[in-house]
Amino acid sequence: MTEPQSGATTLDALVIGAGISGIYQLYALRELGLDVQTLEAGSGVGGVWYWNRYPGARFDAESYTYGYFFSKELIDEWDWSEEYAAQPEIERYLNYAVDRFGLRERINLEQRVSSAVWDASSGRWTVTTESGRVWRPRYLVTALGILSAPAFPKVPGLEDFRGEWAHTGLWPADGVDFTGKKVAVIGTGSSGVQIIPIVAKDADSLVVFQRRPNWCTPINNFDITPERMDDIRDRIDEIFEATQLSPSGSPHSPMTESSLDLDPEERRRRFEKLYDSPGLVMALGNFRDVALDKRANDNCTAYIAERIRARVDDPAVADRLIPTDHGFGQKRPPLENGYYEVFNEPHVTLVSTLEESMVRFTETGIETSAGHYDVDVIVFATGFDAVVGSYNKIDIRGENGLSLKEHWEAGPRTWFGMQTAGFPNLFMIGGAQSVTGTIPRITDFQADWVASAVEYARDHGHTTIATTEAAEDEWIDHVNGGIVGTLQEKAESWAFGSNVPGRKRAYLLYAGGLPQYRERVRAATDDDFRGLTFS
Ligand code: N01
Repeated sequence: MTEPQSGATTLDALVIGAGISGIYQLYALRELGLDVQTLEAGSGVGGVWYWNRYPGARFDAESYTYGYFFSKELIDEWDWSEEYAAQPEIERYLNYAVDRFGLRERINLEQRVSSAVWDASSGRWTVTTESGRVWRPRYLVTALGILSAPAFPKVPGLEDFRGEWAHTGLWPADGVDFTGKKVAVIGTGSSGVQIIPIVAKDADSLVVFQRRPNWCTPINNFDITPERMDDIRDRIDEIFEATQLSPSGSPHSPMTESSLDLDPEERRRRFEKLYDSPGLVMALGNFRDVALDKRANDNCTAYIAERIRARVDDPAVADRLIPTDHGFGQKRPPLENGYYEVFNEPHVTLVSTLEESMVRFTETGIETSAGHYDVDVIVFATGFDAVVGSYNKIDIRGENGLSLKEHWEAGPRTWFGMQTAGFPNLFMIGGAQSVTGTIPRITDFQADWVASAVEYARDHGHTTIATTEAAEDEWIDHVNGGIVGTLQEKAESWAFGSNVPGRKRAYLLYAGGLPQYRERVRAATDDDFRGLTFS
């Protein structure tokens, strides 16, 4: 590493983000022998698992399928305590990995990147952080996370509120004490559904502001005994293989059987078994036709509605909690632990903002079109400006000053989600148009691909890797072709940017599944890196 007089650090590669994906990217590029460092905005590593430290935050994927697979030593050394581990354990795991592989000295904490500008004359990026430090890498890899730019409701007056407030995605390190307080939670996505039962336990009163309800299913979590951990280790290759064959990077794949071929009693029995299974089995290991055929989806959805009704005492409240705008599985369903029973508690109120809109925050609470709710604490579980939001927060400029924000104005444009035209030597992992499902299973593949492309360039005397608009168009056609006309396309969610007022609706992820994604990237790579130019 050289430190020129300007104070800029010149190096081979720079990774932005020390979340689970960025940590592995740093490792992969270091293994290549590159002079590589990481910039991280947080005061610690972990990314999403650093910022989302709200009570109740935990995996919805089996812990050992979300963690790293690249190191047998790490698998042997780390014992997961629960099938779906909670945030503190995940944060400990990621810190352990960083130290285990000697990466800490390469991670610069509290360095939020404000701009990244391509300098064609030197073939390097100039990356500046809010603290004024400058890095000049040849290769820049963004591992920003798709859910890392918190979103707030467009409701005025928060500055007037005299109580305490916090967003689940920016949770204070010292926590929030709900004991004996009047609390409001806004939002009933995965984060809201996880935190609400915990708030309800401690708070004096709780009012939940719900816009569109979700189909939530029980997590059915359990402890991992030493015997089970041994068994997981014995089967780890088999488990990894299952994640590679599944569209979602999880060990679960849809059943090939058709639910419509079963008689109604048998079908019901099978839905019952799925509902009572742990984790996302009901979503990811269901009958294939439930995701594809409206009639099959309607049957499954009706069964889950029945289970919700059985858990909620007041039928009018149950009606409000049951979605009518989409069927089960059209969005990734939140996993819950006693969520529906919370609404049977006398100190808990459910407000539908579709019936009673939020007008403003006041000094003492929240005013709605129907009245006022006095609260001491407001929890924003209102999600994220997903996928593109974290890119928009950085002024990224490519060839001839082209701004990434402008290039992506009508929606993201990428080559397999990993490069974008006009931005040479900029790689994205876990970004737009490439991910759904268990994110590390996609990003470890991408991080390895980035390392191999850089190695190829080095071995062939090239210093620049870029893609073209024609290659982007080809990928966009494929991405859109896989979502248009599906049941998933009909649901409004962050995956289409629907939760951000004014955002043009565009599919931000990739619905083709992990095996197809890998196959296509490999085919293009083997075909002389089709869609890329090396110079
Ligand atoms: O965010 P969300 P999230 N007035 O966008 C509501 C992952 N995750 O943080 O649906 C009233 O899903 C909004 O309503 P609507 C997982 O991939 C995983 O919960 O837009 N309400 C919605 O109910 C997940 O999908 C875990 O109508 C407003 C909620 O806020 C993703 O992160 C845990 C509103 C936001 O839900 C995002 O989840 C947590 C308004 N003005 C998250 N604005 C695991 O289990 C927004 N809302 C691993």
